Amino acid sequence: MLKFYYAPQSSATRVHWALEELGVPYEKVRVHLDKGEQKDAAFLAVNPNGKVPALVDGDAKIFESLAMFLWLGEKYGEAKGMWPKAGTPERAEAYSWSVWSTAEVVPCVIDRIVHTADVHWAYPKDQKSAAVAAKALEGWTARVAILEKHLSGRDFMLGKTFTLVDCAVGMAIGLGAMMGGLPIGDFPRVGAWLQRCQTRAAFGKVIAEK
Ligand SMILES: N[C@@H](CCC(=O)N[C@@H](CS)C(=O)NCC(=O)O)C(=O)O
Repeated sequence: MLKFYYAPQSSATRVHWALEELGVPYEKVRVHLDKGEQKDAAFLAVNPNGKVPALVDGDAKIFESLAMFLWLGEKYGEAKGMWPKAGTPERAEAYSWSVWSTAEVVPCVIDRIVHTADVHWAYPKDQKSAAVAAKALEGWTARVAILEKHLSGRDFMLGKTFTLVDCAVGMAIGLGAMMGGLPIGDFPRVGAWLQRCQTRAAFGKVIAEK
């Protein structure tokens, strides 16, 4: 059975959401970050970076949430209609947007949070930079505009049906809008799509976990 190492309200949540959407059996192992369990030798043997999430599937050990999407999509998602078939233009789209969420959106969101928000992992007040926060907002706005255009004529990232790509992109955009206070008001298609994603039972279940 899949073994999923996670902490609630963390980078693991997007993978947690994907696992719930897939409906595959998995064992959850909570890693208490406040107690430093992510640096225990047993956990480092799974993820040498000492961070959640981590996933074990038989002999395979996977770290980096995006790598988990690619693994889960290919191995379990295809049969469940949650990931496009290998070698198709739709698979290329799935790779592109999933990587885009991590490489293009998440950095803006994290920059915005650490330079504006009052969370324990943000910079203290005297080290926050208004210039970095402004640049993050600018970057966010440009990217969300691209997403708005992409969603024209589509209910979900790849078209008519929900896929794991919606978990990957939806979590990045949701985090920006929620924790980063980044605006989506000027982007009605993004707002409607995000609501379609966030009203799913699987999302509600994982986000409620404390
Ligand atoms: N790029 C990684 C980020 C993982 C990450 O930063 N995890 C944080 C929680 S959100 C963590 O485990 N931090 C613990 C630490 O750094 O000690 C991924 O997407 O999997």
